[in-house]
This record gives sequence, C-alpha cells and structure tokens, in this order.
Amino acid sequence: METKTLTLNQIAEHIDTHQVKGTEMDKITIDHPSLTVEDAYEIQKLCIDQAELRGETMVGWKMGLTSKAKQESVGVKEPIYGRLTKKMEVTESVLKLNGLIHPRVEPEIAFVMKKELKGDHLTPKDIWSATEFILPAVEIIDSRYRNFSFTLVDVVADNASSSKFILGNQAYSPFHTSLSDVNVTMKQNGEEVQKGSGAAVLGHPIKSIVELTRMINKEGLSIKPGMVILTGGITEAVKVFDGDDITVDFGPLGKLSFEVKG
Ligand code: OOG
Ligand code: MG
Repeated sequence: METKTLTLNQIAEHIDTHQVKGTEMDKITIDHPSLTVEDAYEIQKLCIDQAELRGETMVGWKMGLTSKAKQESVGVKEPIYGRLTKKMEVTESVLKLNGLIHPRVEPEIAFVMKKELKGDHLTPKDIWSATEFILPAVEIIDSRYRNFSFTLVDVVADNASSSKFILGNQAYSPFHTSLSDVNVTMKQNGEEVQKGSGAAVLGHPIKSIVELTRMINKEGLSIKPGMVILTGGITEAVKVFDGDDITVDFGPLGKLSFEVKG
C-alpha cells in the first residue's frame, strides 16, 4: 500500500473511533498539515466505509456552511458536504445526549429524491423534477474536535460534523411554497434564539443541491432515489442541554419540536 493511502486509512480509523465513542480529539491537521481537501473527502468516505462494514447504511447527504452566518461562526468560508446514515436519524421527538460531545442544533429544509441526480451541470429545474417531497428538519451537529474548532480539511474529514438529524412528520409538495421566502424561528425553552429565512441558504435551498451534485460528481458519485438531503443550516447552530425543549416554526412548512434528555 502506498504511504499516503496508508496514512489516510489510519486517520480514518482514528476519526471513526471518536465518532463511534463520541469522544473529543485534536485536529488532524496538527499532525498532518499537508492534507488536502480531496484527502479529507477521501477520509470521510473511508469512515463511512467503516460504518457500512458495521451494518450501517447510507441514507443521504448533507450540505453544510451554505449560509454566511454559519460560515462566519466557524471561520470556514465555503460549502462542504457530508454523508448521512440511517443510525443518525432520530425517529422520536427526543434527542438523547448520551454519546454526544457538545451538540448544536440548526433548522434546515430537507429534500427527498425520487430520481437519481448525477452530473456536473444540473440546474434547479433538474433538481425539482427529481424531488419527491420536502420536509422541515433539524440537524444536530457534533464536531469531534475539541472546542468545536477546526479548519476546512478537519471538518470535511469529520463528515462535516454530522451526528444526528430529525425530520418533520408532515411532508410537503416541492411546490407548496417558495422556499427562499420561508421564515424560520427557533425557540429554546420558549425563548426565541434564532431566526432566518430559506434565502440564507445560497439564496435558495435548491442551489445547495445543485452544488452538492457538482461536488460529488467530481468523485463520480450521484444522489440515489429515496435519499434525503439536508440543504444546510438556515440560522446559526444553538448549543443544547439536558431538559431543553426546542421548537422550530417553519411557517408554511409547519413546526418541529423535540425534547433534549441526558
Ligand atoms: C460544520 C457543519 C455545518 C451546516 O448546515 O451549515 C452544517 C459545522 O458547523 O460544524 O451542517
Ligand atoms: Mg447542517
């Protein structure tokens, strides 16, 4: 095995261990300063390969850092993508903190696809005609890096901080409402903590999927039918604690609420 491949495999194994145990680690760029963004996506993929060997299944993709607010809060200035597995989906209205490090929650709009999306030059029209339905969603991010602090390479390798996600119970037609105009308000224990609109996500959440197809096409990958896509945080992420009650009002896309338990 080439030295570089060996190193990427070793780093992936290290990150995977921390992802499984839910324990903090140092940035990988401290020991490996020459890693590129391409290497980081390869490490991300190797971690998911490990998860699949344990019986997990990939169910979708997420885009991250698609809004200015999010980019500024973590100091990384470009969109990134990550992979979602079935195990990450929270199917009850309770987020258990067990196994998480320093979770933060953020409102997102999710798409579920009915057709494969593959290519370098897809347009919003292509994405709409491949969309089965949309859902309000909340992503729970939980960077494995100490103090939630990382560079672009670090965060990409750590699966774009993916940890858990919750999808609303009510699906909507993709044409239900203009997604750039959807106003979202997030309350924590009854107090408003964040607000934003769909336009915060690259001008319109559909553009996030256009970008995702372009980015994964470089690796020869596509979005498969049935997959869910989280288009990126509409507001900044909020730290959550045991006993919190979180309610997100997505206006015409309804409300999503859950409790946080230790
Ligand atoms: C990276 C993940 C960002 C989003 O929606 O912007 C993300 C991070 O902030 O840790 O999921
Ligand atoms: Mg997110």
